[in-house]
Amino acid sequence: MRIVVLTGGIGGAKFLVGVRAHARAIGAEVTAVVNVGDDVRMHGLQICPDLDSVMYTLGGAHDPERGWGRVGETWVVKQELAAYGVEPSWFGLGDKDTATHLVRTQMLTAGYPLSQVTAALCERWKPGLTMLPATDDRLETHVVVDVEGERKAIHFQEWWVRYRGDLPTHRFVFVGADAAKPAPGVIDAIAGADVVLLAPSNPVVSIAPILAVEPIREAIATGRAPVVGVSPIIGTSPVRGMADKCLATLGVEVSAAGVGGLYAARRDNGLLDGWLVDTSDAGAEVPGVPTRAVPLWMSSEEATAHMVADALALAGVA
Ligand code: GDP
Ligand code: FO1
Ligand code: CA
Repeated sequence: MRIVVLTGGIGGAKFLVGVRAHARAIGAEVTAVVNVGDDVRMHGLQICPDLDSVMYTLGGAHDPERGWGRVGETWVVKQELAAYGVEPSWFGLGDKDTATHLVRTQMLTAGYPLSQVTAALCERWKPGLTMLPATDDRLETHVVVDVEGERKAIHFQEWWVRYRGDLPTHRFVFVGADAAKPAPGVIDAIAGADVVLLAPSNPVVSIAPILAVEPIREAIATGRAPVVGVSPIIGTSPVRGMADKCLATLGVEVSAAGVGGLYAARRDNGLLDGWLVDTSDAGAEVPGVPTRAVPLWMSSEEATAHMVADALALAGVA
């Protein structure tokens, strides 16, 4: 069986640990299509937070408390940059993490596309599945906000890390998405998939930027593989992160039903053939989408692998 997963960073990475475990148990092949909208250039280095969260987590090197970056990280470079008074001071690059950005930036500068750079970095981390950036082209999430009495678009990292999303926020813009082409392998993976899973990632700033690459959305929407999504919302809040602020900006209810409705049924020009919600949200309805309630807390690899088995069963491919 071939499984394709659309994913963001921390939540998606946790989910992929369970996908990998279940895939090993049933002999399936996994391709993760990873969001690049969070990517940003800081201090001359190309930083890919979601790709790195997935790579470090699957490589067993992530910091489980912080969620992003490396475990056992040190911060000498950050302190030295601060001593020079270099901006942005609100964004922290760990020393170990910086080595990743140095290698990546060097390879990009030499002309390698991000997908090849990612494959090269993965030779070290051996994630146990194929990791593909959604696109090799520039695609950045910017956020239209009011700040100091002025309306402007700032990078998603500035919105989240500097302001904690705590600004009057009007919309998210996926800069470059119109012209972005799917990275090599993405469309083939979707076309050859037996099932496509939407990880319980942030629907607005992790999954939407992937789907904003029109050929990716089209391949999924018109493909033969059933699409099952997993809710990142349990009850009335995200398990962690900024999904509540993002959904509020879109006027979407912060609930499993709200996010399911955002993805929408395939028959309504949406994507979903199935929607997995937490047992505490049993009864949540998405028009035209078969919904199943199962435990959605990713508390262990085993619990997450169970969720994945449930998602495959809902897709009818178990
Ligand atoms: P980011 O890119 O680092 O923000 O991570 P993602 O977009 O991949 O995932 C963030 C989402 O993961 C948040 O909206 C969380 O609610 C969700 N999440 C984190 N842990 C869990 C969990 O245990 N269960 C579920 N269902 N969702 C989770
Ligand atoms: N998150 C923070 O809250 N503060 C930071 O200084 C920070 C730096 C950072 C550096 C590299 C990286 O890969 C991620 C980093 N993050 C930081 C996490 C990141 O801002 C977001 O959580 C994700 O982009 C959301 O997926
Ligand atoms: Ca993200």
